[in-house]
Amino acid sequence: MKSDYIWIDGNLVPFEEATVHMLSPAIHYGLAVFEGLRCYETINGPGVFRLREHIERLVNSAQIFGVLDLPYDVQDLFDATLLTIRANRFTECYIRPLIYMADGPLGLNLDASRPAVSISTWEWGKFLGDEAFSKGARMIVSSFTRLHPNVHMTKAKISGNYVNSVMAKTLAVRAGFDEAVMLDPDGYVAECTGENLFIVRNGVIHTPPRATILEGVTRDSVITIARDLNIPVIEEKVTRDQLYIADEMFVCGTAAEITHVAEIDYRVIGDGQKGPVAKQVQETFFRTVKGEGTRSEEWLDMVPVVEYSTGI
Ligand code: PPE
Repeated sequence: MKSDYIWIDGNLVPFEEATVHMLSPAIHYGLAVFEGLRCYETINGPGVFRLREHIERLVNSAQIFGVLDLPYDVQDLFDATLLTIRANRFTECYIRPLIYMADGPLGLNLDASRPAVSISTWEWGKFLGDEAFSKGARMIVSSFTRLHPNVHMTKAKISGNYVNSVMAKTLAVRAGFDEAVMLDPDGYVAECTGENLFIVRNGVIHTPPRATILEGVTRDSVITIARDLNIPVIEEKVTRDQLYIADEMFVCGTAAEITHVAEIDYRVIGDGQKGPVAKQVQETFFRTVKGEGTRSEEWLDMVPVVEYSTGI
């Protein structure tokens, strides 16, 4: 997860010096919001996939969390993201902006601490592992319930929310699976610990509605790509047993990209191979992020080829 610089509050700080104090409220209570983006090597140079949508969601996460005095707007963070990638000379990388309550006295009042912003970048391969990506992921329905929308805010990537994901993912991996599917407080399928989820039945894609899930940028891209390909998409409640009888199942997220699922709760999905719908959507997605799709221009923000002074 190494890079030369991490952007912190307007400065490109050498990697080793990018640290926080032990009394930072962010560490004690998970008081931070974050984003995850990918920069791809496209036919026109490095480009960030749907940069503005991700930065807007970051600012929205801060708004939902209740941060009142964020010293940056969407354009500032958009520019800072491109600058950080360029300064690190990455052609492909994962990007992790973080708004964190940096200092102030410990305590549970958000207004007592000061928000700071960092942007980190690193090279990140296949998030669910190379084998799960090529052969299909093996998943299990978690015994942990996904976030109740009035306990944790499901539309915000609040760091503390991810304790729920970490517990479910760790249990699944320790039991030998690649990922866990999480049910919402009413028992309907919500999402995975870090991905949104789709099933295909009789040529129609079904995906859980937005009520109790993170509104994934990749989810929106999958729905748009599918409709471009004339594949019908229905957003409706999905039940656990519908997973078992799906013809295909796949998950998506910035880190996981699009990965098909071979098995859920020891039931093989379809013939256990990547199905025709997942294949078509996945191929179009990868063409798009490489700059060769019909939506590439709309969805890619190119990293400018200018020399930045790091001031160091
Ligand atoms: N649901 C959850 C809970 C989630 O964390 C993510 C992103 C998604 C859905 C997909 O959203 P999007 O990336 O906008 O398509 N999960 C991030 C990984 C979190 C981690 O550090 O692990 C990601 O994919 O970047």
